[in-house]
Amino acid sequence: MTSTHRTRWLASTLLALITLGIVAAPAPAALAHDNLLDTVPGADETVTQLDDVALTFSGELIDFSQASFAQVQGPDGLFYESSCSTIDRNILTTPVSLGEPGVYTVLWNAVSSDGHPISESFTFTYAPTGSEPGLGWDKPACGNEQSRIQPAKALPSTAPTTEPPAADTPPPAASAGENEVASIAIPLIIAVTVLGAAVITATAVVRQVRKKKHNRLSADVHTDTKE
Ligand SMILES: [Cu+2]
Repeated sequence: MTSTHRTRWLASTLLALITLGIVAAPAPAALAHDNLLDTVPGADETVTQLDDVALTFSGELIDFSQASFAQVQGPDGLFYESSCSTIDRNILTTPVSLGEPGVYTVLWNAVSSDGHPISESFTFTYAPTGSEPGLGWDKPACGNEQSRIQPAKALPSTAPTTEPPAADTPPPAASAGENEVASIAIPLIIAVTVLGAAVITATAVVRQVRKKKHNRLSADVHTDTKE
């Protein structure tokens, strides 16, 4: 009797728990899992000026080791966050210095109050009215503060190094003509000298051979030379 009672009690309790679980399960998830409520600028919005990208979530974000951040990528593929994002309760703010006009992409990562990381992206159009464009970075701000560079800033430093060789090019071209003359003249002088020496030596040898012949053949030589 007691065992049947217990079984029945267990079964009804289990049934009640399961029913409660089915009904209640979506509720805690919806309460705990934060989502994005509002963005500045709004998705697909066109802005003429922008200092910060602000994302408002339904719950407080976990602010731990830059786990929640936003990246703002320009039409040129570079990143335009001035620094890493800051969190104030449920608002994630990212300071920006946008560059050329065009479509910018905001990619955000946020750790919801229930510990779940969530990530999404949206785009907006930047159409400035005469403000000086900011310089993009090769990497996002968060986590790369020490290593990221601005490629456009690197260009002026390389320009002066390429300019002096360009200015130096004409003088070598002018001296190249002189060098060419010298390169032809020197072998010519050597050739003439060698040829001259050879002629002199040959003449001397021939003369000496004839002299020897003359001495050896005494009288006969006279007739030989006469011939
Ligand atoms: Cu969640």
